[in-house]
Amino acid sequence: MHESMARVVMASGDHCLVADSDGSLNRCRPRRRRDPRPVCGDRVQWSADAPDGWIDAIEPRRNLIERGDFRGRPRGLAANVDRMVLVIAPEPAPDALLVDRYIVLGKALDIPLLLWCHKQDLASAAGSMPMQAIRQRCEDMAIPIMTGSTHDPDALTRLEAATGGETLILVGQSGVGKSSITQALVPTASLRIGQISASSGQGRHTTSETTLFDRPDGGALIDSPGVRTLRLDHLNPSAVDAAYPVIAEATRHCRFNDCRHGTEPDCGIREGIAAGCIDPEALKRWQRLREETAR
Ligand SMILES: Nc1nc2c(ncn2[C@@H]2O[C@H](COP(=O)(O)OP(=O)(O)OP(=O)(O)O)[C@@H](O)[C@H]2O)c(=O)[nH]1
Ligand SMILES: [Mg+2]
Ligand SMILES: [Zn+2]
Repeated sequence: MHESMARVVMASGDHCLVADSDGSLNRCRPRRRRDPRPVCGDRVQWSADAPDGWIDAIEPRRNLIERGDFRGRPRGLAANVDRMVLVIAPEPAPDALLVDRYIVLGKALDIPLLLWCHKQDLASAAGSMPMQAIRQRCEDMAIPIMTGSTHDPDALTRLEAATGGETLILVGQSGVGKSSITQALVPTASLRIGQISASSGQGRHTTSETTLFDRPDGGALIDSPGVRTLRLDHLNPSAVDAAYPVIAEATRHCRFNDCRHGTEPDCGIREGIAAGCIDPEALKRWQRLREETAR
């Protein structure tokens, strides 16, 4: 039987679509029920068959991005990603906690982040308070920040140049413009979506499946469905600390190991707030994510 290498461009339920070296799409499923499920971005060995081909093996993953499902169990989103591009926009208003969740995830997996501030053409783009706070937060974490819009080819060219040859995943809230950016960077994307809809038998308007597209100049772009939240139950509290270095350092100055940073004497966190180096809003987000990951 003929076996060949391919990249998973979409995975859904028990089947996935793989793109051959010539770009043709093939519907496949794992050979055995217990085999690991492929995720978008996987490199796989597969065999053609009818009606569906078979996934024979998944190549070792460089990384695997997972998020918690409604019960907090980890679910694979994408593999072999070089960079997460976190897209925010003035509309819909950005969510600081969601941004922090992606910072935690990026740190935990050692995947670099890039903050892309989209819809720059909207009047409120530059000045809006949540945008400013998030930009500052990313600056503090040494996360590169870029600004642009779908109608600004120069900005998109800068994004291309900054990430050339990489496999990017676009993440963020629904409606921020991830698919519009995808269409702008990969002109054949809409054609591809048509092919995918045909082979999976479902049409779509807003993005419903995480989908990989080859970039014209090398590398790939993964467009993902918008999210309201990103559960991180499967990570450790230490992963949360890595995204809040100032807060984590302050807790080392608490007298008690189990300090709750309330009324205890000699609390590093309360001292940090009094000294103005800890933002009480950031502290709330840190506490919330610590609780989520400690369960
Ligand atoms: N003002 C403005 N609107 C934009 C821009 N880019 C996209 N939009 C609009 O924003 C809306 C959402 O765009 P999408 O690209 O579908 O957003 P998305 O992030 O893929 O959304 P989901 O697939 O639901 O996650 C559409 O109505 C776009 O026309 C932009 O640069 N400026
Ligand atoms: Mg979309
Ligand atoms: Zn304390």
